[in-house]
Amino acid sequence: MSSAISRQDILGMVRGRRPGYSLEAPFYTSRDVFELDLEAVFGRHWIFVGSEPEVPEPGDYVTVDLGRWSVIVLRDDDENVRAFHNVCRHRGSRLLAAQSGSTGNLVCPYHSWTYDTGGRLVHAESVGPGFEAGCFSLKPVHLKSISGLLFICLADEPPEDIDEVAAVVEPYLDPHGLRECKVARQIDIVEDGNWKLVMENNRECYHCGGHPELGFSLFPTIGYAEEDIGPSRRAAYDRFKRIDAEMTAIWERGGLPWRQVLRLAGRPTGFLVERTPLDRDGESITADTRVASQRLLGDFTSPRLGRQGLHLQPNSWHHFLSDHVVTFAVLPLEPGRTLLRTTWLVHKDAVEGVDYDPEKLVSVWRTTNAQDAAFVAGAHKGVSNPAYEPGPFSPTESWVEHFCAWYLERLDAHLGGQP
Ligand code: 3BY
Ligand code: FES
Ligand code: FE
Repeated sequence: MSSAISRQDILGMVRGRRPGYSLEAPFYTSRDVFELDLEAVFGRHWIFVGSEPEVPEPGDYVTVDLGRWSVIVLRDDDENVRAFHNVCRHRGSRLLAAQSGSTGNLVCPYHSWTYDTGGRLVHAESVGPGFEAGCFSLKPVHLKSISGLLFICLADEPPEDIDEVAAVVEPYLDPHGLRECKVARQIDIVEDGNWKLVMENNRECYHCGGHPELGFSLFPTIGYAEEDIGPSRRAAYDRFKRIDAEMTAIWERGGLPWRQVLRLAGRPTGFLVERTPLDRDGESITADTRVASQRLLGDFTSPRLGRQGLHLQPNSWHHFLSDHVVTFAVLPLEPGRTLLRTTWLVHKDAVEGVDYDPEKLVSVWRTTNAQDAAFVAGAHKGVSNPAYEPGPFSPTESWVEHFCAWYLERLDAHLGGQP
């Protein structure tokens, strides 16, 4: 167990970090750093919590726990998605216990204070004269939908750069029509590692040799510059160059934006968006690279459109294909335990067993997630070992460096602004 670390000590570690090297152990293992992450990162930034198809009808909700916070995301009677703190305005009871469900009014289980789906208190019994129900609406939480991806922010004043992120990425995502999708499968796994190890693992393909099933469709050169291609990836890179040129012409003809925009650090809401080809003339990220759903998304008429990728700081990444969307949300539970929620979405008119086979849909990422969970668990064990010292990133791990730089900037901004 690590001993207590003061905020001043953490700020010292932030400012003393050797760039281009993995972080010092306490960033992954210390409970004090973990508490600070919840406050400075998850309490102040735009956090990906799910997508609009998870709450398709009025009254549908999901609850998301972030440290001591719990947030209700629900669709109100006017079909707008809203977010509220999951705390009753009477004596504070948690309102909704389930992870997801459907409700009419929200009735507190304790003394039955009742709120409508807009958060207004509409019924409270025996409250005494002069009681002003209008003063006890549920506390709202900031919510933003980007092409149907839902983000909440717990800060009073959320980072304003989310509007710019939306302006840049929506033209890439909108053609996939996420709002016209439905959830086909959702799988939660708990990884035995710090949330930042889960993110860092996602941000490089240096380890992609450990993903043979994924590598059948997704090129293992993601994040690689040409000069950094080693012998093990040379053949794949040559195929990538050829197919990329061919696909770029297809995207241009179809009016699909594809150019990489990489702004992973230097701002509160870091992001990376790009459209990339798939190997083997592939259509989708599946075991045989063919679509898992015959009902294509949006107005697509061709299944072969590559993969539209989106990576966001602090806690998500997404793959938009011609036939499905897969979203990944990283939610910290403990310093060494992290929830990874993977959600597969298909067109809402696609019929299970007819248009799509859920097993085919989930198999590659279910397998890949398990492989990644083993990498993350091994990494967490390693950084917890007294023999660990930060090691140098490969040039192919530049997105990991961006993540670390972004994270340290955010801690510095938070701590530096505090006495
Ligand atoms: O899912 C992803 O976006 C990343 C890309 C490289 C490794 N991992 C699969
Ligand atoms: Fe909710 Fe009393 S705490 S009604
Ligand atoms: Fe991986």
